[in-house]
Amino acid sequence: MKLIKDKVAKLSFVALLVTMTAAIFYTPTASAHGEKSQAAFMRMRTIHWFDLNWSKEEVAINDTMSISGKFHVFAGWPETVDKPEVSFLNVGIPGPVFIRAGSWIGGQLVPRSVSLELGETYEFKVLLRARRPGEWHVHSMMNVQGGGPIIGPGKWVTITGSMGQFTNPLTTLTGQTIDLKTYALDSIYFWHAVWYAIGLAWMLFWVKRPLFVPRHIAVSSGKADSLISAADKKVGVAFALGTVVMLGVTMGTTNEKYPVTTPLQAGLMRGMKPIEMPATTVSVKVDDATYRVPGRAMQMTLTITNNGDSAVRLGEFNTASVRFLDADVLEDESGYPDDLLAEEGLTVSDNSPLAPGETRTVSVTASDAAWEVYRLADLIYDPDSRFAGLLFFFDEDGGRQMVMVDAPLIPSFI
Ligand SMILES: [Cu+2]
Repeated sequence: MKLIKDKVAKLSFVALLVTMTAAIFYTPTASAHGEKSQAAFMRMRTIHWFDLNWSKEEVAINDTMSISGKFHVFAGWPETVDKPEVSFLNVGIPGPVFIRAGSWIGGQLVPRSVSLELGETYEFKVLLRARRPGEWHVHSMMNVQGGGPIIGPGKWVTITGSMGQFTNPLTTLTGQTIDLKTYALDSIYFWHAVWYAIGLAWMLFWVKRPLFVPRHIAVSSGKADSLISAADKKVGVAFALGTVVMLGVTMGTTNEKYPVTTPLQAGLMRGMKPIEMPATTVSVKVDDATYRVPGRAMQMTLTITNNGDSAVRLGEFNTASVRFLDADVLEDESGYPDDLLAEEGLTVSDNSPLAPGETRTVSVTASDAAWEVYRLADLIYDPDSRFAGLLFFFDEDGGRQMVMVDAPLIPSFI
C-alpha cells in the first residue's frame, strides 16, 4: 500500500513538473485583441469598417504610418449599446507603441470625442509615429460612451530601431520647441521629492523619541501636555508657515516662468462631415439567411435588382471586418489582414453579370475559417440572432456600389 502511495506521489510530482515546464514554454501569439470575445451580433450591427489601408507594414522609430479608411454607422444600432452621440476615434495597440500624431474624420482633426449619426458613412485617417520596437497588431477602433470599444480589423506592423531614439517634438504657441517625451519630467521628479522629503522630515522629528507606550502612559495619566514642548510648537509653526510660504513663492515663480497657460481643451465635436455616398442603383432583398451549427459558413438567399444602366456582379460581402470575396470579380490589393480576408470565400449560385433592369434570386454562401476563428459562429450564444453587413457590387468599368444588408440569421442544426 505504501509503495503505491509513494508511486502516486512521485508520478504526481513528475506530472506537476511537466505541466509547469510546458506552461513556461507555451507562449501563444494572440492574433486578435479583444474583438473575438465580444458578442458576434454586436460586431456585425454597430460599425462596419471598410476600404482600410495601413500605409506601411514596417516602420522605423520616429517614422510615421497611417491607417485610413471608411466606416459605416449601422442604422439598426443595438439597444444595449448607447447611440454613438459621444464617440472617440482610437487605435487599438498595446500601450503607446506608436503615438497618435493626428486623427481625422472627414478631414477634420478629432483629438476630442465626436458625434456620429446612425446610417452615415465617414472617412477617417489616423497618423501614427513609431515609438517602441516590436511586432504590433494595429487596429482602428471607436470608443462609444455608454457602449464600449468597437474594434476594427487589426494588422501586424513591425517597428524597428530602439526606443531610446524616440522623440516627440512640438513647437508651442509661445515659440518654444519642446520634446513631449521628457518635457517637465525634471520638475515633476523634483517637486515630488521635495514634498515627500518635507513629509519625512516632519515624521522624523517626532519618530526620533519614544512613540507609543510612554506616550500612551503619559496621556492616560493626565500628563498629555508634557508631551509637546514649547520648542515642538515652534517647529510645528515653522513647518506650517514654511509650507504656505513655499507654496506662495513657487506658485509665483512658476507663473513667471510660464506666463501664458490655457486650460485643458475639451468638449464634444459635432457636425462631423459624412461622405456623400452615391445613390445605389442596386437593390437587394434578403429572403432568408442561415448558418450551420457547427460550421464555418453562412448562407443567404438574395433577390437582387439592377436599376442602373450597366451590368453588375457581386464582388464582396463584408461583416464584422471579415471580407468574403468572389475571386472572379474582386481581388484585394490593399494588403488586408490575411486572417480576415477570404479571397475565395464568397460563392454565388449565379454571378454572371446582372443586366440593367434585371432581377435575379441567388443563393450566396460566405464561407471561411474566419467565421469560426473570429467567433461569428458564436452568434448562437447571442440574444439577438440578426446580422448586418455590406455587399459590394461592381460594374464592368470597375465602378463600385455599396449596399447594406440586414436580416435575421437563423441557425440550422441538421
Ligand atoms: Cu489585435
